[in-house]
Parts: sequence; C-alpha cells; structure tokens
Amino acid sequence: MLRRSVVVAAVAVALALGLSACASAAAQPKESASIPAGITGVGVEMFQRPWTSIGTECGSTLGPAGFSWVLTSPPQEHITGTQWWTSYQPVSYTVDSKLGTEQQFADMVKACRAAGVKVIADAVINHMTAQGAGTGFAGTAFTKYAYPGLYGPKDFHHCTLTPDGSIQDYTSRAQVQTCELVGLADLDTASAHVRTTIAGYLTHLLGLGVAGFRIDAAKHMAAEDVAAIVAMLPKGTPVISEVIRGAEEPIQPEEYTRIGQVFEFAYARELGPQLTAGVLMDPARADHVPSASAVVFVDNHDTERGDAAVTYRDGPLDLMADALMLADDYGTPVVYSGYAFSDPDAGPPQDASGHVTGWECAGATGPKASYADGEGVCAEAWKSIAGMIEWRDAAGAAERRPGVSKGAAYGFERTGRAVIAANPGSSPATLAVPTTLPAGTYCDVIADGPSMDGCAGGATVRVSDGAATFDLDAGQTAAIHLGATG
Ligand code: AAO
Repeated sequence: MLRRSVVVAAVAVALALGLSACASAAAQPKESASIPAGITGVGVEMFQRPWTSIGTECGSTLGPAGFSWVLTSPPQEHITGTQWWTSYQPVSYTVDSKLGTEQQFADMVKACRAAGVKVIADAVINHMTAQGAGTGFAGTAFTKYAYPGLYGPKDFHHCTLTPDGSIQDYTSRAQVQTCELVGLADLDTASAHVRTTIAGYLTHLLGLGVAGFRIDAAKHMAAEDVAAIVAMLPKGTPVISEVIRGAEEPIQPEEYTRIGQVFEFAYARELGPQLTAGVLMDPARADHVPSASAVVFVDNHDTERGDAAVTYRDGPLDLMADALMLADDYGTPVVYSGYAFSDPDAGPPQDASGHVTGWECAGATGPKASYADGEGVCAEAWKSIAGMIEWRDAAGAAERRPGVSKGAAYGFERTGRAVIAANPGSSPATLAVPTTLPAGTYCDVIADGPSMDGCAGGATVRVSDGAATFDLDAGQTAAIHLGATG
C-alpha cells in the first residue's frame, strides 16, 4: 500500500515535471505499470472546429502559446442536422464529417505535430444513432440497429429494464451500462466483434497521426470492456475516459483509472462556485482521483450548456478560473474554447452543405464583454492563457503553498517559483502573498502575456520583504514568475 502510494507520488511528480511517460516508466520498472501513461502539458478543447481551422491555429496560436495537445470534436461520419450534437451520433467510422474530410484531418494532425501539439480525438464508441433510419453526412444509409459493414442488431444491447429501453435511473449499474443513453443504440462492447471493430476505427485514427483519445460516455461501457478495447491499441496510447462523477451513483471514475486518465468533474464543481460566490479557498479535493489520473477543466461542451458555474459569459471570472486551474499543481488541465450560443442545441455556423465554416483566433487577445451567437470565444488565443502556460512551466513541480486571503482577494505561491492572486469580489483589493521569490519587480503575465511581451506592457508587481503585493481591481487576476522580471 505504502509502496504504491510512493510510486503514485513519484509518477505525479514526473508528470508535473513534464517528463515523458517513458522516462517515468523506466525509472519505476514494475509498479509504474499500474499507472497508465497519460497526456501531459496543457490542452485545449476546440469544440466543433473544422480540421482546417485547427490545423491553421496549431501553427499560429496553439504551438506559440505552448499548448501541448488539442482535443477535437468527433471525426467520424454522423447523422445530418444543424445541431452540434449530431457529431455524437455515429453512422460509420468513415472520417468524413461536418468538420472535414479524412485528408483534411490528416493534414491538421501533421500541422499540429509540426507545431509541437498532439491531437486527441473524441472517440464516440458507446453507441451509434437514435434515429429509426436515415443517411449519414457522408452518404451512408443506416437504420438504428444496422450500419453497413460495421454492426447489425445482434451487436447492440436491447434493454428491457425500462419501458422505452432508455436509461432512467443512474443508480442502476445495469441500466447505465446496458440501456440506451438518451435513446442512442447501445453497442454491446462485451462482444468480440464490437471490440475489434471499435479498435479498428481507433487504430485507423492512430494511423492518421492522432496521439490518443477522449472516450465519450465511458461510464456507459463496463470498465473491463473499455480496458479490452484499449488493450488492442499500442501500449501507452493515452486515453481520457469521460465518466461524470455523480452523487450516489455506483459507477465512478475510479473504476476507469487503471485504463488511463479520467476527466475529474469534481474539480470544476469545487472551483467554479467559489468564483461566483467571491470567496476563494484552498482546494479540499474531496473525492478527486489522484493527480496523475485527472484531467481537469473549468467547463466543457456539456457543462457550459449545463451546470458549469463559470463559462465564457462570465468574462473576467472565466479567465480567473482558467488562470487558477493553470496555476494549480493538480491534474492535467484542458482549457475550453467553443462558440457563443443562446440556443443550447445550436451548432456553429455552417454552409449550405452542412460543413462548419470555422473561425480562426490569432489576434484575439482576451475575453470580450459580449459575443454574437455563433462567434468563436477564442480562449486559446488569449494572451493571459499563454502567460499562464509560461507561468506553469516556470512553476514546474514546485509545491503549492497554502493560500492567503484578504476580503475577496486570494493568492498562493508555488514555492520559490511563481505567485498568483485573484480578486473575484466587486471592489478593489490589495493582497500581500508571502513568497520566497527574490525581491524585485516582476511582470504580470496575465495583463501582458508571456514574458517575451511582459513588462513591455507595463504591468508589474513588486516583491519585497518576503511578500508579493498585488493591487487588484474587482475581477482582476495577476500572476508573476521567476522567469519574468522587469
Ligand atoms: C440528442 C438530444 C436528445 C435526444 C438524442 C437522441 O439532445 O434529446 O434524445 O439526441 O436523438 C450529446 C448531447 C445530447 C445529444 C447526444 C446525441 O449532449 O443532448 O442527444 O449528443 O446527439 C450523461 C453521460 C455522459 C454524456 C452526458 C450528455 O453519462 O457521457 O449524459 N456526455 C457525452 C458527451 C455529450 C454527448 C454524449 C455523451 C453522447 O459529452 O456531448 O451527448 O455521445 C448525471 C450523470 C451523468 C449524465 C448526466 C446526464 O450528471 O451523472 O452521467 O451524463 O446526468 O444529464 C450534476 C450531477 C451529475 C449529473 C449532472 C447533470 O453535476 O452531479 O451526476 O448534474 O448535468
């Protein structure tokens, strides 16, 4: 037990240091096999972005800002329709969708790799469509339980536990894993044929250069089924399972951590409400998976339409949440970048053929006060995010010291490396954060972006007598690090 926790800590440190999974595996020969290789560095979910847009931005925005990976929307053929969520109803595993063709996908992966950005693809493998019959975006004819060349009726669960076969009770493991999620034809992932077919699709995507996968709706597949599919992929392929932590539910993310990382939904649920309440505190992290297993986020494409406390609509608070997440020593962070909407079902702007027209964000320096429906939020291009990625690199594996607060203002140090302070309150505040940083003048990388531009913008913070003193406006965040001095 003790031995295992030591290994967990060692791997967490290795991940925080940005060492490769291979290096940490080599240092910890046997036990480290119990912690699967994961994705490291800062990621960004580019929701409903066409491959051409992402490819361009890898070179213009993501690479230069220091993002290590990008999570795409699902790349496979899907049902037709203008809603964003058509992407989550697969019709075939042909890589031809409203987001682009296979060639465009491959070109994007190549451009991103050249910019030092790995591509993580969203893998929708729990189910197919909910429709009686139709023709998919790339022209494949299907019925709800028959997909040419892939699956027939025997490859699906036909749930009789509820009147309409859909999940009604999340406290029932059997319903969650054998009934239909919102009516979507539920693949029998215990079947050898289904497993092999899914693994074939994922292997094809790996052949196009993707680094790993988000496993959509992983909760709805038995962990052993997901494990068996992942075992058919090259050893060490990073996977991030989407298993929403739900109170009183029998299936929790911990069941899936032996397969890879998981999205830790409890992280945003702890951080977000503090921001809206204007009272920041040190994290309690009750019921969180270990850091090395956690991928954390402020919001994602579901929660910005659901229970996220902070989204793009909250401007400075959204930026503050991202900054605090990037400053943290817990988990692998993924920034979210979608588009503005009034109608939660509305897809992004599309042309007459149904292809998403896309948008590019180079030059978008920060959150806007308001967005028109369909307009890209462009968080990946905000200079403060790039500044915080640099801050995070500077902090490295340094310990997060307990925070201090005064009124609504709160701040903490990553020992001897970097300090952040935030004021979610409604009036200005001055906060002195104890620090072991050398005395001097430091650039605020939130105000001015990475240090190559920092201090040039004139925003500075003084460190003297063992404290960094921040003068913060209402809603302001500021952050300094050892590598950016004035
Ligand atoms: C669409 C239409 C439906 C229609 C269906 C079929 O909207 O009306 O019936 O087509 O025609 C996306 C959209 C869906 C869309 C679907 C298919 O979100 O609206 O349906 O595509 O086109 C559960 C799953 C989780 C899933 C989430 C949406 O466990 O995996 O539902 N997320 C992924 C994707 C998502 C996608 C799919 C899966 C399907 O990210 O975009 O759907 O591929 C509790 C449970 C969760 C459960 C939620 C559902 O969560 O714990 O497991 O998620 O309920 O509402 C608190 C609680 C937490 C609770 C949460 C609810 O935080 O602590 O327990 O509130 O917000």
